[in-house]
Amino acid sequence: MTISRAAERRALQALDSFAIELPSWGFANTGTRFGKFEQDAAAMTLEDKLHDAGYVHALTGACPTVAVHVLWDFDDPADPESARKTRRLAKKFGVRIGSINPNLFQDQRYKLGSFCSPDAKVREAAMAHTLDSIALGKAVGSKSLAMWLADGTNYPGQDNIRRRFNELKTGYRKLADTMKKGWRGSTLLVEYKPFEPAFYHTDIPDWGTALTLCRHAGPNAKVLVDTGHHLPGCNIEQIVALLLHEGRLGGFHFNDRKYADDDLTLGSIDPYAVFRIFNEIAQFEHDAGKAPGSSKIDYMVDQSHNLKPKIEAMVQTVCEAQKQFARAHLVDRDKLERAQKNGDIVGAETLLREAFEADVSGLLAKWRKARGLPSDPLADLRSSNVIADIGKARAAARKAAGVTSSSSYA
Ligand code: PSV
Ligand code: MN
Repeated sequence: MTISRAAERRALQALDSFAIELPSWGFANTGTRFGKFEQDAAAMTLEDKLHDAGYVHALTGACPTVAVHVLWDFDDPADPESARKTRRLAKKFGVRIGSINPNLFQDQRYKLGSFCSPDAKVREAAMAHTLDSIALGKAVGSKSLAMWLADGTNYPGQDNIRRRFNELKTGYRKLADTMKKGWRGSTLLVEYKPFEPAFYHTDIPDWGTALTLCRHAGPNAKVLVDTGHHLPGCNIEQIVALLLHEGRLGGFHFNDRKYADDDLTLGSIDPYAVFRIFNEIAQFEHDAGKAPGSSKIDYMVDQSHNLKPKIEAMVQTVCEAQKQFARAHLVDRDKLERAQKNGDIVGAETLLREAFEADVSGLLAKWRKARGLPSDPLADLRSSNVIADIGKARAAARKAAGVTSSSSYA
C-alpha cells in the first residue's frame, strides 16, 4: 500500500497522543510456578524499576508513566513519606507514577478470596488495603486504580456465587464513591480473567461481569481489558467495540498469548489481533468525529515473561504497539464505509489488510526523528552495552549487599 499524505498525517497526529504505561513488575525477575531464571540486569528495587522504565521512555518517547504494584513496590503503602519519595524518584528518571495495583491475592488470608471471601474480617482487610492504595494513588499523583482479584472457587459447591457477587457490588461501589469524593478525575479500572488461580469459577471472569460491576459502581468505573485474559478464539476487538459503544472502555493490559495468560510480548503471536483492536478504536473516533488518537484510554503493558531481557522485551512491545496503532490509522474510513454499504466484503477486508501490511517504518522514523529519538529504538538498544552494563552494576550491588539471588529483594 502506498501511504497517502492524508493517511500519514492522521497516523502522525494519532501517534502524538499515544502513550503506553510500563509495569514496574515487568522489569523484575519473574517466573512461572515451576521456577525463575534470573537475569543480572533485572531490577531489584523500585528505584531500579523506575530507572529502567525511564530508559525505555527515553528511547521511545511513548511511556511517560509507570504502573506500580502496591505490595511489591512499597514497604508501607500507608506511609505518606514513602509516597512523596516515590513521586520524587519517578521524576528523577523522567517518568510519573501511573496506575496503582492493590495486591489482594498474595496474603495467606486470601485463600478463599478477598472482596468475596466468606469471612467478613478478610473482606474488611481487603477493603482497608484498597483504601490505603487509593490514598497512595492520590499522594503519588496517579489517576487510576487497577483492580484485579484472584477471587473464585476451585470446586462446585465451594461457595455461593451470588453472595460473592453481591459483596463485589457493594465493595466496588464504595471504592468508586471514595475515589469520586477524594481523588479528582481518577478512574476505577475493573479487570477480568476467565480462570487462574481459580479453576472452577472466577468472580470476575469476563467483560460482561466487569461491565455489570462498573454500572453498579458509578460512571468513574471502567473495564480494563488484559489481552491475555480470554479463552481461545475470543473476539477481543468485538469486546473493545462494545465497551467503546457503552462508554466503559477504561484501558488495556497489553501482552500476547498462545494458550492461556502467557504474558508474552505484544504481537509476538498474533500481530493482526493487535491491529484489529486499534482499528476498532480508530473507527470509533472517526464515527464520533473525534481527532485520531484522542480517546482517553489507559494503554498499559502487563507482561512478565521469564526469558527475554526485560528492557529489550519492553521496547519490543512498545514499538509493536506503535506500529499497529499507526497502521490502524491508515485505513481509509470513507472507502471502508462505501464497501460496507455495498456489501463488498472482499473490498472492505482488503482495506484493513492493506493497512495492516503497510510498511510504516519510515513514518515511525519521521515521528521519532522530530522528537530527537532513535529511528529504531530496539536496534539502538541492542547495539549499545546498556543492558550488560546495568547487569554488571546490579550483580556488583548484590554481591556487596551479600545477596545471592537477584529476586530476593525485588
Ligand atoms: C493477573 O493475571 C494480572 O493480569 C493482573 O493485572 C495483575 O495485577 C498482574 O497480572 C500481576 O502480574
Ligand atoms: Mn493484567
